[in-house]
Amino acid sequence: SGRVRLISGNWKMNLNHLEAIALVQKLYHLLRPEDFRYAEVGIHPPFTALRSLQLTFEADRMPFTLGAQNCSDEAAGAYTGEVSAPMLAKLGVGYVIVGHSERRRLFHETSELVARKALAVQQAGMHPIVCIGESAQERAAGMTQEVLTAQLSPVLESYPVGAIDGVVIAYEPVWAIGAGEAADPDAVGEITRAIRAFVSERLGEAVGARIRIQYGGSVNVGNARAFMTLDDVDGLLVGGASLDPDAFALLIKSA
Ligand code: G2H
Repeated sequence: SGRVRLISGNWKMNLNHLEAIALVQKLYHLLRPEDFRYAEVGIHPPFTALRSLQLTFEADRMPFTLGAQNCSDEAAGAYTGEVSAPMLAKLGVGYVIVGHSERRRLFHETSELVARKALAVQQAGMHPIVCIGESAQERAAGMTQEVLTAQLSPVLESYPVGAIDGVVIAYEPVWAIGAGEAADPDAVGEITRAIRAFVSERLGEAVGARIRIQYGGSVNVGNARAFMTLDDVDGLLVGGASLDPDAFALLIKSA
């Protein structure tokens, strides 16, 4: 496909900065240079571990890409408790997850806010990983496609057209997240094809062909390859399995 594959570990709210350093050191020693040849590997720790991992990656020349799990849509100002995209860029962050279903659900993030965050990430020189996904009820009601396009549209409408290739879309069916049971690869193949078709329809075939799509939701060593071999899946967004260095190293190798 010509699209660079991207396997991202989303640690969520786990590991302090010392535990984070220990995990990446272990992970790195389990991997060989060739394991990084087939896919870029992103590590998304909590904010508090970003600086430590930046220094660790630099010191030991680890070819991981640093990632964040969220950011403010504002660049600076009186927003107590928030962290801005320029601050993350300064730490060497390459990718920022925006609109994860946990943030949409637990922190009431709307698709409009998520689009503003994606834009803030782009303006700071990084790439957003925009998460979209339907809930169990929406799926049961046959609304998957409408939900996904409604979540994606504000991003496609507001993002600078010339930079849109830099967006990574993560398809994460909400019902498969942390559930231990991933979605069926055939169904994911169909849905990711529809997502790419939607991007092509809105922004042209060339953009549709270049934009990267990840699958996320209970990805593990056993199922990673089945998702990675789908035509329209260019990577994985891995939660639980990325917290176990042995499992994550095997997953990277198997994918
Ligand atoms: C989905 C995923 C990572 P898990 O949230 O974003 O987590 O792999 O634990 O389902």
